[in-house]
Amino acid sequence: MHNVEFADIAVVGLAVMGQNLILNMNDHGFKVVAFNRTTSKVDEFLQNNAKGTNIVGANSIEDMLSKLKKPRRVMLMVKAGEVVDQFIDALLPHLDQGDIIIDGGNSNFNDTERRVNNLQQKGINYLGVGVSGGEEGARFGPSLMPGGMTEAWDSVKHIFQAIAAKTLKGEACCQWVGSGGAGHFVKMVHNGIEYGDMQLICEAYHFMRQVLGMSNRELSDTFGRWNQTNLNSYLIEITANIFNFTDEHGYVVDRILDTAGQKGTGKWTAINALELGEPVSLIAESVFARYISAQKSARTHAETIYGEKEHKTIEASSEILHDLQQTLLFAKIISYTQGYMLMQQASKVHNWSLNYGDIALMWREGCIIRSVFLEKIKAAFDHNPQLENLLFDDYFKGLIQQSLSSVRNIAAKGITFGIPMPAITAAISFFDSFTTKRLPANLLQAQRDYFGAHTYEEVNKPRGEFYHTDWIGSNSNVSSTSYTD
Ligand code: NBP
Repeated sequence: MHNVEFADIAVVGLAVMGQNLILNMNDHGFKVVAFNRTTSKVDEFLQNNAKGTNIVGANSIEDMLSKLKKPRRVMLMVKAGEVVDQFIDALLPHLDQGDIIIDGGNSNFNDTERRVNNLQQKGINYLGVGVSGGEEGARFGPSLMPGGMTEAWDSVKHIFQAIAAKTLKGEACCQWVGSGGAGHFVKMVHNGIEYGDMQLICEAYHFMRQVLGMSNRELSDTFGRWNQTNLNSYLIEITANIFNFTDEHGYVVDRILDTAGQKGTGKWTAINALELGEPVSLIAESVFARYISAQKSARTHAETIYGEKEHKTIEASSEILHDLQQTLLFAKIISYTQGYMLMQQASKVHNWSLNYGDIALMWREGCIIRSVFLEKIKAAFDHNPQLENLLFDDYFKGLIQQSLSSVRNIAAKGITFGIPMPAITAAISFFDSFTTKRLPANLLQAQRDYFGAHTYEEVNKPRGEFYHTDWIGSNSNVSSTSYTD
């Protein structure tokens, strides 16, 4: 057989993501082998969606591998977790040194780190690639966040950059992220930011519905208008569509139960932020907001105890809608600031050398958080790759200054009228803390030293010198270990 007859890549997993990625690869001229644990799905795929294409099927792992060019590239699009380990174990006996396994599922980056390390020792290349954009993205251009063994990237780059979403300038939303679990880490933060963006929109909706008394039609129009501003994004666009969507029973959004589901990637982001000591409060609050929404029966009981809130209706004036739009913009800037702080810290801890401009580029199109806003983040990091914090960039500083009074107005009204705004208030609290030179943590340190002899540093003394006061006159000079974290 001539080399040309061998396939470029195999994809394992023929659920929604796998099938669409295969069709996308086929559209771009790559020959793909399709395989699935339940092999009847391979035949079904070939007879239906893949009919008339260049895609070939396999009925076993051996059959799949025998159809591939070397080094063989096998992409797993299966359920994240143990299933990935099971497939790796099943593939290993049949692979040669230099072959490449690619995990495109929503794997936890710690699992990817572990797999990279294990497979490196066996001479097998491993990539963990974050894939975003759902079914449509997979089919016509996802955002792809590849990480893992750097040496394997050159072998798959041409395929992934071809199938990825493109910006208007033609740049691929797929750039090398970094070693180990970097790709899946960045995908995790993407999902965390997605939680934040969605929660912010929901809080604005709640305010507009309850305080301003706006109808679905007005909500749709307002989100539609906002989509013409610097809030322009996929999530704002679909929100406008959702408020316009009716079926034979009326507005679908109004009959959906108010309990949010989740698959855990927002929670992973919040856990990671806690572990790395980064104040990613807006995403954490967005995860908690989903938890509290899920406690429907407790909330219903609580409302009967404390009474339904009286919602005053104030006029949906252009001024207040302008304030709300500015609030969303402000809170979005804070959320991305926090997400970038987390990535910057993770990059240091894991030695990833993340490229922050490229990350904004990867999220610019193809994924759920795609927005014009990301162009400005890319510009900020392109202008200054060492930018310490997004809030230090002049463009974002201008937007924050311009929106500050609006967010204070909306947050105050939300509290006055009993509208829960955990993400919006997290944003303004973070901003006020982060931009305050002297916080009340001096008292906190005094309390810690008082009850636990935990020591403190002093204002006009060098950092790293720790002092203890005998607060209760015990004449004891014994202090505890000084902790700075
Ligand atoms: P699923 O996450 O539903 O996984 C389905 C695939 O996993 C099928 O091929 C299924 O084989 C296989 N599988 C399962 Br389930 N249990 C298995 C087991 N014990 N052993 C072997 N194979 C098993 O598919 P998906 O929604 O297409 O997602 C694929 C990956 O992409 C996931 O990691 C997901 O988190 C990620 N992702 C999904 C989206 C999205 O919008 N859906 C977006 C981005 C990333 P079978 O046919 O034999 O049961």
